[in-house]
Amino acid sequence: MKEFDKIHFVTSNRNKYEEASEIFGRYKLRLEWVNISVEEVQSDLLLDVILWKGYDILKILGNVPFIVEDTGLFINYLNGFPGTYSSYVYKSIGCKGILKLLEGVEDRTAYFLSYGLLHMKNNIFKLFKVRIDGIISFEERGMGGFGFDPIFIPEGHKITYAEMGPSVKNNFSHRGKLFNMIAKYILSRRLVM
Ligand code: ITT
Repeated sequence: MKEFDKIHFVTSNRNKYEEASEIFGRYKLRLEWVNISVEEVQSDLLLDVILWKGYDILKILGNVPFIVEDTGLFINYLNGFPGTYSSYVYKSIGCKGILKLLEGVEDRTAYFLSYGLLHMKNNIFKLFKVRIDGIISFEERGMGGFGFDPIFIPEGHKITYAEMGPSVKNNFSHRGKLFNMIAKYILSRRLVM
């Protein structure tokens, strides 16, 4: 039974689309980029943000299969900051600002948390969650990636996401794992043929 012709990925961030699309390509699945930016609800909880995002997109796109994703960088020493405010914080103080806040700080542990919400049809959603632990480096390293990639070293590695290059980052990153999970779910449910 054929359920989806294509799946829309709704994001205003081209880098996110390219990473997700590369993962889906490994499963011969096609993602269609829908470049819409929705105003995000102000909450400390990423779960609130993703659920509202899904609801808002449903009102815009209607009854079509789509995915939305929301990610935040949570730094333990800063009590989870920037968390759900990652986008604003990146645009305002960037990686340099984060490094400044952590000057002289020993506890550099942090994690990326990502939620993905898949709308199948008729208001039926499936929620996916991935957390990747790591540390904040002492300086920006690497030319690849985007956002906080130059300062995040995932656990078990010595290099930042930005030093890995896109395909290797996708093997270990929050988004890589998230879209792997979503692709496997779609195939296991035979939602795409
Ligand atoms: P959409 O909400 O339109 O999808 P966005 O860029 O606002 O795009 P998020 O809210 O999910 O996406 O992410 C918030 C910020 O966190 C983002 O702007 C980046 O600065 C940072 N970020 C997200 N994913 C990242 C990643 O894989 N590597 C580094 N930084 C990331």
